[in-house]
Amino acid sequence: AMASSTDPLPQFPPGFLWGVSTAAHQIEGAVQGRLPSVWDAFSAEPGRIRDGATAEVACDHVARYREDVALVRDLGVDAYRFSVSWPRVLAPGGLDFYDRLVDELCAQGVRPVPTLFHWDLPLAVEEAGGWLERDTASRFAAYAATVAERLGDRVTKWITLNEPAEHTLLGHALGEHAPGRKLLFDALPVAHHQLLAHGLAAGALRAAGADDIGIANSHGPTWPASAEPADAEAADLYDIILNRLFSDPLLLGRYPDGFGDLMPGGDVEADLKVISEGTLDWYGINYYQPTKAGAPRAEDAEFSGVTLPAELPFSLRRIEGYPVTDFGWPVVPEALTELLTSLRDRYGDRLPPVVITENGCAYEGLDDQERIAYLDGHLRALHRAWEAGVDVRGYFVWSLMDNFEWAEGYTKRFGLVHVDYATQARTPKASYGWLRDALRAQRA
Ligand code: GBH
Repeated sequence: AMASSTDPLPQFPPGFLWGVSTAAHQIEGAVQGRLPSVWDAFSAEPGRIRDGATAEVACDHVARYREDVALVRDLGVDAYRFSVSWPRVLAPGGLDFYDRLVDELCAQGVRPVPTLFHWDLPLAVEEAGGWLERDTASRFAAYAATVAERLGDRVTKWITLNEPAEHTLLGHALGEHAPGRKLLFDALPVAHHQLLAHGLAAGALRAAGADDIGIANSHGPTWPASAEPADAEAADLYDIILNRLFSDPLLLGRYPDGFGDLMPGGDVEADLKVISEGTLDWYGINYYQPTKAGAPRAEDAEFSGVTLPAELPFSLRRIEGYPVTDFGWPVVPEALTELLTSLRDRYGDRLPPVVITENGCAYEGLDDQERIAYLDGHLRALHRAWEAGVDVRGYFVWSLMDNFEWAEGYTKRFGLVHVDYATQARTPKASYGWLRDALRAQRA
């Protein structure tokens, strides 16, 4: 019989790290306490964000962090993944907020897991060329050192970057996210400079005493639209751009065939050493859904709210036969097992222990049975990957609470906790209670 969400979850290994995730720009508000970021500028451009929304207030988390930490504690997770806003750290006293947040987490028995970059580049760094400039990688490493010097006495687990692939693709190739550049393949330097930033920051973190460093890479299986060679080739190229362009340099120290020559800078081989050697103690994966890709189409196409220009060498197709979330993304838990076993098969001993750093779904409503089914299905799929020998060490839900969902504004709700943006009232959803009970059962 099919497992239903009323059956207890299988037992996860001892020491498994349970957590919830957020990101600075999506929850903090308090714009006056920081410098502007690329997302502030992007949101101010008409037509960029649904309903013209901005993250000026968002979840007002900077003022309400104690209440939010209490929600994390009461959920019973071990860890809270948040991101540090680089433009806040650049403001006078900006690190004080993270100092207080980390103190509060420690006082409540929750392990802090900061991400140093979740897409909110300081606008001044963008104006100096942003991720198209090599120098941004060095600036990032200097910023990482500043944060580690201040928080490193209480923070032991670090994440350098969130989803460099999405930031390259959506932010710099397709222009759907800040900074809104539409460079298509000319966006490749953005990938290289982010990877270099990871490598340099890992060195800076180690110099400050850190020894538990990860990255949060987006990954998803790519399914070819058909067995026709044109579809299979296009799907393979999409898979390279979304997945292997980032994991191969980190885990194998090389770019997929043909891509190294497209990267900027004099000595890509030397950079690949900085990127790959001793920079990862664990590997974070953000997984949402598989993607179906095929041969290019003759015309520009809308896909899941994103415009894909005809000149791209691939097109994306709907995956039929599965339920979809409010975002239209298909719910395919078994693709998480497929993803993890295929990463293990590709990278073997080069793949460090894995943590799922994001997994979740957009649904409306407080009685969010669909979210319970999504999480339940994905946790069972994760457990199957562990049974198949993948060294899985943790799982973080995206997200603790509803928040500013980038180009979708406030119209997509990913939270275990509902946020009423008019009053900032937090209300735990049914999924919050389900996860709390599931975690109690794990520990009983
Ligand atoms: C993550 O990125 C972000 O880290 C987080 O900030 C964000 O809030 C969260 O996800 C939810 O969006 O067009 O059907 O092929 C998003 C990762 C990977 C999700 C690509 C959408 C494409 C869907 N994205 N995926 S589809």
